[in-house]
Amino acid sequence: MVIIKSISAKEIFDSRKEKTIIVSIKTNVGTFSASSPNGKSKGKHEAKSYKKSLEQDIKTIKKFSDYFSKEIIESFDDLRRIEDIINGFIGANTLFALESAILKAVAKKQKKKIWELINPSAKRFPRLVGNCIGGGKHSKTTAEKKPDFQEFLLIPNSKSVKESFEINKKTKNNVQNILKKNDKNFKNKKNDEDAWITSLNEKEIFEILKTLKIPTGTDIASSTFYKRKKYNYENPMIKRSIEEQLGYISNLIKNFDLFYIEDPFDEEDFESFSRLLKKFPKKLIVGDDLTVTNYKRLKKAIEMKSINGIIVKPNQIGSLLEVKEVCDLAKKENIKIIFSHRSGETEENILADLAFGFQADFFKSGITGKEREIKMKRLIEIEKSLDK
Ligand code: 2PG
Ligand code: MG
Repeated sequence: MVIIKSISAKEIFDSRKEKTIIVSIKTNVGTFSASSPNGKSKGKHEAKSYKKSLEQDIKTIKKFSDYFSKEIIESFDDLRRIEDIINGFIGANTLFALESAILKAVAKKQKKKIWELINPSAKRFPRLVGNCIGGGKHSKTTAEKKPDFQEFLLIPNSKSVKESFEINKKTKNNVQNILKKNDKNFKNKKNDEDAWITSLNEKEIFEILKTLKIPTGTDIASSTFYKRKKYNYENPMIKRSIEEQLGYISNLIKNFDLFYIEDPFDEEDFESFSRLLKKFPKKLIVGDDLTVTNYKRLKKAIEMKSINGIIVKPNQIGSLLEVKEVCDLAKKENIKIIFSHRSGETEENILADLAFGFQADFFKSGITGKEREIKMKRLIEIEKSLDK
């Protein structure tokens, strides 16, 4: 068993050079740390990252250290005891980092991998979803235009994670050469998630992706440009009503054979999601800002038949026990699970173990950049360890 002796926290910087939290625990089996990422195009209904502030959560962790001394943890479900003590006093980023550090200690003590603590018989590996070109809130540009959609995704369907990772890297290089030719403003610059920054719009980008012969998708993150009942496109400038948005997205899906569509409508609009899914039951209609890894919102999305895929970002909710509830419900209802990084990432790689343990269908963690590659490399390591 793991006996927690003390806990502490401090701030570190994420890949966007913004502050985030790292939590460390001292135990009878050693010291373990874990950090949390940060989102930028956050869902309105996400749990708050910190109770009041990062600084305050660091102090709270220090204050609670004594309450944890002698707390004994033996399994994933024992995280309940931790939450009984501290939940409500810290934010989601802090809770996620704390619980992750605890799982690392339990895994070490039991000579297991973290994923085995969740599901020792896990077998199936998730398919990679890689961000190749980016726009929206994740892409800074100066004078030029940028795509209104946030992410243009590659979703190879190959036999191994390793092979998919290679395909994505190669294709992303290819895309760089195509952008050099097609976009006179292209400066070989990359955005928050290390995806290419371009001045092309979504249609022009889908034209390029269509030539690649890889299943493609997009995170529209449409809440970020939905204001006063209109989707306010800037490239080109067009205001689309909800009805027009539904028509436009439907046309894109048809014309470009899109396989994966995340957040095509505002985060409150369960109804429009459901109309889209009804038209395209074979495509993946995915909720992120809509569902924010929240059990109640997932339930509502199921009742309204809004989605057939859900993004799971542990720090949207903080509690790994709730992440489990969300995954269990999704599986029961045949909703595909996509474990996902955030736009501001750290070198933490626990996401891979969680995704495999919870038997996610997809793993969305960019294509390049050390913070993102670290997670795919961990997934490949698990794949290799099971390849007997
Ligand atoms: C998203 C994410 C990650 P953020 O919208 O899916 O790509 O963005 O972390 O900024 O919320
Ligand atoms: Mg998203």
